[in-house]
Amino acid sequence: MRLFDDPLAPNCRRVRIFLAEKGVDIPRETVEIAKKQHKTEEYRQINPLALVPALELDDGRRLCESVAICRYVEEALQPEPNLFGAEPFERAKIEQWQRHMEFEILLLNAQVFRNTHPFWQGRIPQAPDYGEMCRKASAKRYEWLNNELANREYIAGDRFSIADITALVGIDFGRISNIRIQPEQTHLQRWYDAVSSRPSAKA
Ligand SMILES: N[C@@H](CCC(=O)N[C@@H](CS)C(=O)NCC(=O)O)C(=O)O
Repeated sequence: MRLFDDPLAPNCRRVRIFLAEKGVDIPRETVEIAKKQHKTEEYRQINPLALVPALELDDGRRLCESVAICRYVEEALQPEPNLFGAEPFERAKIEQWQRHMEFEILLLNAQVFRNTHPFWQGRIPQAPDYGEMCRKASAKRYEWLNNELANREYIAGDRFSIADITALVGIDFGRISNIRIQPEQTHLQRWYDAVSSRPSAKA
């Protein structure tokens, strides 16, 4: 089995944190976006979309989506600690929040990064106005999330889950574009301090 991973890419970090929580080690092959290693013909054989991460099983089957990789790890390799939910309602709730965190935090912050950051200048077409629009939307989402966290410890309930991993990665990713938790967002900050002090956050 091998995991195609860029140490700087947020979606790869989601998988690395997940593996660290599970105590599962999968051999990694580094594919550096900054060096355009994801665009080579060789890597396109692994993932035709030229995106990381990707997981290749020993029999050659592949998964090319971070949450799908995490789900496979939970169901096929290491069920504990459970991070996707233990019964139908909890599974659905965690899926809801995982998707909220993906669309409302991680993807918004990714759009700010892609459309405003010098890293992408000359690499992709940028729309700075759209990036700034996403920055404003992201600030509102942080307010929303802060209010949500007034009433519970973790993103999807009273225990750590895949939704916390996506949220942590999304918020850390926002820092590159100077998107930050505001001083008055004390519930969000309390949650952030707790999840980022877990050993897995270093992954
Ligand atoms: N939904 C996919 C997104 C994968 C993705 O966008 N990966 C980024 C790195 S975080 C990438 O490969 N970017 C390269 C590019 O846009 O050229 C997942 O979660 O795996």
